[in-house]
Amino acid sequence: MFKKVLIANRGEIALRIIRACHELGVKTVGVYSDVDRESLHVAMADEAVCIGPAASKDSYLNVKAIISAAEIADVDAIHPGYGFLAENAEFAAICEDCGFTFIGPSAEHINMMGNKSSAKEAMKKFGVPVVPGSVGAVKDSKDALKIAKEMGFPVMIKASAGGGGKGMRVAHNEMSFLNAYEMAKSEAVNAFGSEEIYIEKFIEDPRHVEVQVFGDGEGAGLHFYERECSIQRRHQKLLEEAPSTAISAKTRKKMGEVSVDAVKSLKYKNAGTIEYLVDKDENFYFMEMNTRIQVEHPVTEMITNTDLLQLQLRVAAGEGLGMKQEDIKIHGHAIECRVNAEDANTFMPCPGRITGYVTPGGFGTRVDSACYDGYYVLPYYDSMIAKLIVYGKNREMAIARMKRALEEFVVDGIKTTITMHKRILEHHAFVEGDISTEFIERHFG
Ligand code: MV4
Repeated sequence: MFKKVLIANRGEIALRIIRACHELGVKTVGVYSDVDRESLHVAMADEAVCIGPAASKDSYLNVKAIISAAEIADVDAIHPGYGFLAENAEFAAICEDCGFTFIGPSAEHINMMGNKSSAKEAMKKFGVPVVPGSVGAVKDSKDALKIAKEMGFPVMIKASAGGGGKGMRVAHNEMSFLNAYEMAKSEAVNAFGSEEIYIEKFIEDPRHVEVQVFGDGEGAGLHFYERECSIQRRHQKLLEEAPSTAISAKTRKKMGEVSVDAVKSLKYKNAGTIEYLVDKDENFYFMEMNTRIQVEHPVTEMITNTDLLQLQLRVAAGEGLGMKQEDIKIHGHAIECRVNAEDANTFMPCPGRITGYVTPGGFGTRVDSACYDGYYVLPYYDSMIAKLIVYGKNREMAIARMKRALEEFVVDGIKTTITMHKRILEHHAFVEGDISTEFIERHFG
């Protein structure tokens, strides 16, 4: 196992990584920006190094400063968390070149999955179902229209460099196609500096279901079943649960199997998430693969009774996966509510001083947060201030427990999305499991 790990992140995920390290007897080095001196990850790490000014590009995205900190502190490995440099292939390569283990997949796999059309081609090759459409990128708008007409409308026009909903357009007919194509292309050029486009059949009112996977980098792999992530707004997830209410045991088995087969074929290393669109008939189609530990990993930890951060460290240290697929079973149900420092109606960020903070507790209740009474929520970074995770014997119990926990949660001084979560949990459609990616717009729009 590593002796010392640098955590290239802040907030709750930095604490989550520090905790996993300490449980494994690993020393930790935190990094922080000028305005994060008072942050909990600095206090909780064994050492901490300042890496620059408040702006992310000057600190948490400052590769030179982070590598220097790793050298000064003499660490064995670097954990990137999520966001910031987590899916930056160049950073992963630099870590390895400088002699630090990057706790995550290889730079090659990060790169492959970063290009959405190459990710799709790879997955298709390994037997994962993909949305019908162009094989790889299209040549030009004429080529794209030809494919769209063969396939039939409506179609989705996507940027290869996109992801998370950026550089995406729907075309419902031939008339609107060229305009939508040009819009997607110019958005892609502006946002990513790439005009590569691919075309897919449009899946109407889908669910977003994702499978947690792990690989040892040598052809062994595991899956930890799925998470249901359809409750989102403008591609920001608000609430996640596991298992999904959308799929039968048969589909679950199939999704897990095809996902883990791909991981094995790729010789993928460390944690990954394979995202699928699921239609009304339970057909599932590969959408994207995320090459990091995700925000919503705790719901999987709760239902499989597995510490996924410890597993990341073990795999990165070369200790292997240490378990068999048959040992991974689903127990009960888990829900996560992302508590953001935002206005619950407009979703506008509301940074500021927390003047009162009481977290819920009790059986089956977990809070992953870096907040404390008197903490100042900074305007420079993500507005998520806490993740409230509950476990229940079944979905009904998990919902009841989440409602109870949300009632207990006190965050004074700033606006939060706690009230929005209470409304979601009261909604009959949510209670019945009748959800899709349209849920928030349809019921809270
Ligand atoms: C789609 C789709 C329908 N059909 N692709 C959105 C994020 C990006 N990863 C892919 N996305 C979608 N791709 C086809 N062929 C609908 C979406 C989509 C979506 C997907 C997951 C979660 C929320 C979403 C909200 C709107 C659209």
